[in-house]
Amino acid sequence: MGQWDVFLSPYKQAVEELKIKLKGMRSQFNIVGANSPIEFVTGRVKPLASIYDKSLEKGIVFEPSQQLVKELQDIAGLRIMCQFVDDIATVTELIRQREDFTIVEEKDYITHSKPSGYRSHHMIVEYPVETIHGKQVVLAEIQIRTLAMNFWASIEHSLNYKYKGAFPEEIQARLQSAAEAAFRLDEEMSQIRNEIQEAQVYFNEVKEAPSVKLHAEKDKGGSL
Ligand code: 0O2
Ligand code: 0O2
Repeated sequence: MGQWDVFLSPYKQAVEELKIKLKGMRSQFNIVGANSPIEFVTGRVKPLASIYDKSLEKGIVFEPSQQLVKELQDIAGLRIMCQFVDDIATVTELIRQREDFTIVEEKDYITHSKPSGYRSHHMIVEYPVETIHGKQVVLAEIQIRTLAMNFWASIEHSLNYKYKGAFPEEIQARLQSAAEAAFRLDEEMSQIRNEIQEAQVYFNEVKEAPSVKLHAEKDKGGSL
C-alpha cells in the first residue's frame, strides 16, 4: 500500500461513516412522515490532484504530513442538499446537537456570499475514526446548501476548471449575477412554500368547522 493510501484511509472511512449518518437523518424524517429538510447527501475524499493543487496554493510540501492534516480541512468532504434556504438552518442546528463529532469552525457563506457569488454553509468537524491502531481524529468539511446554490456551484466549478481559476471579467460578472438570480429563486420558492403552508392551515380549519357542527347536531339527535 502506498503512503497516500495509508494517509487517506481514515478519511475514506470518515466519509463513508458520515454519509450513512447524514443519510440516516433524512430517513428518520421520512419514517415519521415528516418533510425532510435534507434532499440528498453526497460525499467524497479529495482527489490527489486537488490535494496537490491546494498544497501548492498554500505553500505546503505535497506529502502526507501533520501540516497537511491541519491545513487541508476538506480532505473528507460531505455535502447536504436542501430544498429551501430555511432548511439549511434546521440541518445546521441538528448537526450542532450531535455528539458523535465536534464542530471546530463554521463559515456562513449564505448571508456573506463569497466575491465569486458562492453561497453555502460550511461546518468543519473533528470526527473520531476507530482504526486497528486506535482512535484517529480527522477533520471533515460539511457543506450545506440549497439545490439552487448547488446548481450554481457545480457549473461555476466546471467553468473554473476550464479557465483554471482566471475567469474573463465578463464571465465573472455574469456568474455573479446568475448567483443572485439563483438566490432570488430560492427566496421566491420559500415564499411559495410559506403560502402553501398557510393555505393548508386555512383549508384544514375550514374543513374542521362543519365537522364540529355535524357532531354537535348528531349529539342533539338532529337529522342529517
Ligand atoms: P438514494 O437512495 O438515492 O439517496 P454513493 O452513496 O457512494 O453511491 P456518493 O459518493 O454519496 O454515492 O455520491 P453520488 O453518487 O454523487 O450521489 C449520492 C446520492 O445523491 C445518490 O443517491 C444520488 O442518487 C443522489 N443524487 C445525486 N444528485 C442528485 C440530484 O440532483 N437530486 C437528487 N434528489 N439526488 C441526487 P444514493 O446515495 O445512491 O441513494
Ligand atoms: P473542491 O473541488 O470542492 O474540493 P481553503 O481554501 O479550504 O483553505 P477557504 O477558501 O476558506 O480555505 O475554504 P472555503 O472556501 O471555506 O471552502 C473551500 C471549498 O468550498 C471549495 O473546495 C469548494 O468546494 C467550495 N467553494 C468555495 N468557494 C467556492 C466558489 O467560489 N465556487 C465554488 N464552486 N465552490 C467554492 P475546493 O478545494 O476549492 O474545491
